[in-house]
Amino acid sequence: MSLKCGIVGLPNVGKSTLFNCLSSAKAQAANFPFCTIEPNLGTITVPDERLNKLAELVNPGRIVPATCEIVDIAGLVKGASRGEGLGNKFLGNIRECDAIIHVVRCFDDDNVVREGGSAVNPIEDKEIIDTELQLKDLETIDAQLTKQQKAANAGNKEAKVAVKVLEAYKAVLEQGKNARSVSFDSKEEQQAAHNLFLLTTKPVLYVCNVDEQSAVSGNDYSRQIEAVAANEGAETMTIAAKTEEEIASLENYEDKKLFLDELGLGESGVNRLINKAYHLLDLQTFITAGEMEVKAWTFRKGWKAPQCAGVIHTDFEKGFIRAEVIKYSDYVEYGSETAVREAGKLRIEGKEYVVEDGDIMHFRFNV
Ligand SMILES: Nc1nc2c(ncn2[C@@H]2O[C@H](COP(=O)(O)OP(=O)(O)O)[C@@H](O)[C@H]2O)c(=O)[nH]1
Ligand SMILES: [Mg+2]
Repeated sequence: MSLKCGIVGLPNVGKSTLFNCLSSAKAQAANFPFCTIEPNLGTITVPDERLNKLAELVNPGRIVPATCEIVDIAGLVKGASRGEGLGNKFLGNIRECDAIIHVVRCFDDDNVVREGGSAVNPIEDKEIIDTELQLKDLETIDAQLTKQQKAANAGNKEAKVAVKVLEAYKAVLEQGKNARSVSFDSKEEQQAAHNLFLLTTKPVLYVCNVDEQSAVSGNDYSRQIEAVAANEGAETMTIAAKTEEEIASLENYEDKKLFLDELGLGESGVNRLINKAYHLLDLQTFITAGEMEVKAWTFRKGWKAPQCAGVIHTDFEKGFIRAEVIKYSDYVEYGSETAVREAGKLRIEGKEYVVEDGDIMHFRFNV
């Protein structure tokens, strides 16, 4: 399960700068360097200190962190939903993403022009992008409504559910709200909603791009965005993308740390952003630790042991017998799997076990 995040925003807000600082963040393990597949597509590793700690104990051949794909989606301007700019191409790119990283300009700089040449206005920027995505969703919905209404009139049960969902979405979108502001109670409605692949139902993280002085506590612009995002129940974060780009370009870990400390930032923006994205999508990590490799695997919060086994291989899920689980803290405390076993801390869990973040898993299965 690989996570894919799309970076959107108006021109000149700092999308490519953010992309560059993500992409030049040297990967945690040498065998998984950042690789650019296309100029605007990169794979980055998910930072996880636990892997390094475990590797010190296990001495594996390699460390394999989880990965996340990042796409820099350029060309989104006013009128994009009608095909302006790169129009539909970029909307297709967004559709393929699991989450949207919406960058908003929260810095003053006379050398960087805002679209149309007017003063910096993060709220308006956000609205322009939101509106384009909403218009595209309305188009999707109208096309579906005609189709589903016909089927519903002919007595099709599923189509009736779909019509209800479509109408609920249409109502909020027409008020200028995002489709994610609606939620559905029944499984059938949730499924119908999912099948639409709307743009504004995707989880969003608003990233306020501030200047260096505001890196730690934000500024008036970023506070405006935080206030409207809070109203929508959306998450935000503040990042000084240009500064972080400089940090990311430093070769050496100590230099990076020094720079971050000087700014008063404990953790790099890249780390914060990836962790936020994980949180946004309810993603967690379990770990397998052996001589060959210490490896992170991504799963969705609430998944049970067999489902998690299936992340490694479908046979593991089909033939699942039981899982041997070591809590991360126990592994670190006792120092080895053998010591954990001897201390009676290795847990045997069945198919109802809900895997927790950081669990070190060993699956027993039958093929
Ligand atoms: N002063 C300042 N300039 C920035 C900041 N972030 C980006 N820029 C500059 O703004 C310009 C546009 O940035 P870019 O990342 O290309 O924007 P994009 O069009 O959204 O991809 C570039 O010249 C960047 O160096 C920032 O936080 N402060
Ligand atoms: Mg760009």
